[in-house]
Amino acid sequence: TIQLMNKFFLNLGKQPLANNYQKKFLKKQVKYNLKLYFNSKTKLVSISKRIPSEKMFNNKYPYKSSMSVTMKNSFKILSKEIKNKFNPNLLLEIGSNDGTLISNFKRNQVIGIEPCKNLAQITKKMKYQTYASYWNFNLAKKIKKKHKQLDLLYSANTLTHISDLSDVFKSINHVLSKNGVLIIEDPSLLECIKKNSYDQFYNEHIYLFSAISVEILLKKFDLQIFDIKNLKTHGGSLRYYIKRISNENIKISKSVKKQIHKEKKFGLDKFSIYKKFTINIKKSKSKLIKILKRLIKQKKRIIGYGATAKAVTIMNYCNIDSNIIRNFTDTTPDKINNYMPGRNIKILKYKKDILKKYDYVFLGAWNFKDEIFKKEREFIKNGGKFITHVPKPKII
Ligand code: DWN
Repeated sequence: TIQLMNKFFLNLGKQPLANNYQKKFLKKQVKYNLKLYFNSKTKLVSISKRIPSEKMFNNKYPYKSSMSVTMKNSFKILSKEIKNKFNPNLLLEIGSNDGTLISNFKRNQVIGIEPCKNLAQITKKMKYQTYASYWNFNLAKKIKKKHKQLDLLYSANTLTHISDLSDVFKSINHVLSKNGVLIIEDPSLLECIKKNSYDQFYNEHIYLFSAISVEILLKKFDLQIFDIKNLKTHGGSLRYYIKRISNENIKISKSVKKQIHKEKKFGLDKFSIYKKFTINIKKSKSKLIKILKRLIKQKKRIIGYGATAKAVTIMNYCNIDSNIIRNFTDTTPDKINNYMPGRNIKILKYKKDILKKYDYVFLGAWNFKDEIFKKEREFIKNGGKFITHVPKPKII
C-alpha cells in the first residue's frame, strides 16, 4: 500500500554517485535515475532508486565535516548544550564522520559509529571508541551488550542516508534507556522547498525530513519529538529532540506544534506543493543556464566554489561542463585533482589567490555563503562576483 501512496513529482535525470570523485574523467560513468516522490500516507519525501550503502559509504568516503568552520562551531555549541542540559554518562553518535562532534567530548564520554572505514580510522587514531559499522539492529545488539542502555543518542545528517528507517528506529529503541534522549538533525524539507534547493537531492539523500513526517514515523516506535530547533546549517536544518512517549518527565515544548503548524500552512502535507516545486525547479534550471551562458559569451571565467554533493546534482541536471564552469575548488584532500562525478570539470586545490584567475564564482557550497564571503573579501573588493541558484539563480 505504501507503494500506491508514492506520488512522483520531479525527475532530476541520470546522476552519478555524488561522492564518487574520479581521478580521470570517464565518459561512461555509472549513473542512476534520480526521481523524487511524496508519500501521501507517511508524508515522507524520498528518492526512488536505492543504491546499496556499500557502494556509497565505504573505505574512501571523501566528505569531512571538519572542512567548514561553520560546522565545527555548530557542533561545539551543541556539545556544550548536551553537557549542560543532559549531562549523559555516555553519548553515542551515529555517523561520526571524522569526529568533528565527538572531539568536543572526553574519550570515555562518547562512542562513534561510522561505516566509512577511512573516516572511522581518524577517530580511532584519536583514541575515540569507534565502531566502523553501519547502524543496524545487529550493531545495536552488540552495543547494548557491551555498554548497556544509553541516555543520549545523537545523529546529524545521517539517518536520511539509510533506506530502512524501521530498522533505524528499532535499533535506536533497543539501546535507548527509558528516560533517554535522541537528538537528530537533518536538512529541513520546508527550507529546501522554500529555497528551491533541489540540490539537497542526490543518491545519498534517500529522504528529506519534515517535522510532520518525523512525528508520524516516531509514533510507531513509542517515540515523540519534545523540542525542535531551526538551524542555519546546511541551508536550513531542523534539530529534533526526541523522547519516549512513556517518559512524562520531559515537557513538550511549544516549538513542536509551531513547526508542524508552519509546515502545514505552507502545504508540506499536500501533494500540490511538490508539483509547484517541480515548476520552480525547471525554471531554476533554465535561468541558471541562461546566466552562465551569457557570461561565457562575454568571455568571463567561472569557477565553482565547494565541490559539494549538491553541486554534483546541479552540474548533471543542468548539463554543465568545463566549457561553462572551468574548474571547481575545494579544501578536501580526497576531492582535489579529481573530477566532479559525471562531469569533465576538474577540482583544484584551494589556495588563497585561486579566485584571482576567475571573474565569477559559482557557489557550490551556498550553504556556507557567509563563511566563504568572509574568507573571500579580497576577491569581492576587487570586483569579483558570485553566482548562486538559491533561492533563485542570480549574480551577487
Ligand atoms: O549529508 C551530507 C552532507 C552533510 O555533507 C552528505 N551526504 C554529503 C555532504 O554534502 P555536501 O558535499 O553537499 O556538503 P557540504 O558540507 O555543503 O560541502 C562543503 C564542501 O565545500 C566541502 O567539500 C568543503 C568545501 N569547502 C571549501 O572548499 N571551502 C567549504 C568551505 C566552507 C570552504 O570555505
